[in-house]
Amino acid sequence: LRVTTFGESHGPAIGCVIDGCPPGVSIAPEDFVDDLARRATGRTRHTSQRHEADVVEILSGVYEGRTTGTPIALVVRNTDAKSKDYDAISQTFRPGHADYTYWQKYGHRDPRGGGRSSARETTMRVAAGVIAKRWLREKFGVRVRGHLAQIGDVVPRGFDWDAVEGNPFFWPDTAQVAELEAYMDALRKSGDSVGARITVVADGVPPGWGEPIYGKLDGELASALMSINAVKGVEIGDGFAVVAQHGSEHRDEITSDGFLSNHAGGILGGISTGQQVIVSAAFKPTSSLRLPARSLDLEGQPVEVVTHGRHDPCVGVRATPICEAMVALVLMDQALRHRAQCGDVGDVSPRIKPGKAKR
Ligand code: EPS
Repeated sequence: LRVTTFGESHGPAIGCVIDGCPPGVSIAPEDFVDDLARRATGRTRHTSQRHEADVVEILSGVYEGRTTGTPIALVVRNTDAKSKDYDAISQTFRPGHADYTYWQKYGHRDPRGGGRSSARETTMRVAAGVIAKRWLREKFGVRVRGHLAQIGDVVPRGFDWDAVEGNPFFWPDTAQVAELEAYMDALRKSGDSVGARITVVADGVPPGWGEPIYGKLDGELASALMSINAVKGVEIGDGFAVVAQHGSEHRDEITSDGFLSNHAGGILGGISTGQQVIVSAAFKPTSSLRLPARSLDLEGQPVEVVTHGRHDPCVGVRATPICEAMVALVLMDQALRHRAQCGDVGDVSPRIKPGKAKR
C-alpha cells in the first residue's frame, strides 16, 4: 500500500493517491465526513479559526461505491485560504519552523503560508486512513482509536474510551475537560503554544504482522508517525520508560489466560503479538506565534518575527485522527504484506490470548 499527498495549504486543493488498496472495499464521499471533521480547524475555539469545508471528492479508483483495485485519488478543495496573513513574515524565518530548512533545500520561499509544511497536509492522511480503518475493521475486526495523552504538563487522571469523543480534546477523562478548557483559553490569550502526546491503540491485530528486520512493524509505525509535520518523538509500548526498567519487570509474562502485561506495545521482534498495539507520538509546540522572537531575514539581517493569523495554540489537540490514520495505513500495509508472503502459514498453536487490555 502506498500513499502520497499533494497540494499546498494556500493552493487550490490538496489531495492524495492511495495505490495498492484491494478491490471491493465499500467507500463513498460521506464516509470521510466524520474523521475529517474530527481533525478540522475552526470547529472549536481551541484550534485555528480557518473554516474549511473539507469535503472529499473521489476522483478515481472507486466504481459503484467500491474500490476497484486501481489507484484511488481523493481531493479536497481549499475554500478559506488567506495568503495575506503571511505577507509580514515572507522575508524571514520563523524560529522553530520549516521556513529555514525549506529555503536551504529548495532555494525559494512560498509566501502563501507553510505550503507543504502546514498542518493542512494532514487532511489527506486522515482521508486515506478512513479507507484503511474500514478495511481493517471489515477484514480482521481490527479497531484503531486514539486519544490525547498529555498536553503541556497535564496528564489524564482517569481513563475511559467513552469520554474521548465527547470533548474537543479527545481527552479520556471527562472530569478534567473544564480544566483543559481553561488551560487552552489561558494559553491562547498568552499568545504561546504547547506540545502534546497522542496515544493510538489498535485492538484485534492478529499475531504475525510485521517484518523481522527491515520493515519491522514498530519501525514502520515510527516512520509513519514521524512523517507527520510537528512530530518529534514516537514511543512503542513503554517507549523511553524502558530505560529505567529491569528485564524481570519489562518482559510480558505468558499464562494460559494470556499475556499478563503489555510493556512491549504488542510488538516483539518487529512482529505483532496479538495484543493491543500501543504507540504514542510527541507533537512539538506550534512555531507560528504572535510573541516576538529573534531571527534573520533573507538578507541575513536581524529581525523580530511576529506571526499573526489563524494558528493552533496546540496542534496536538486535533492530531488524534491523524495519528490513528497513520497507524491504520501501516497496519493495512503490513496485513497485505503478511498475506502476500505467508498466506495462512504461521497461524499455529499455541495461540496466546491477548490478555487484559491496557487501555
Ligand atoms: C497552519 C496554519 C493555519 C492553520 C492550518 C495549519 O493555516 P492558515 O494560516 O492558512 O489559516 O489553519 O491548518 C489547516 C488549515 C488545516 O486544515 O489543518 C500551520 O501553520 O501549520
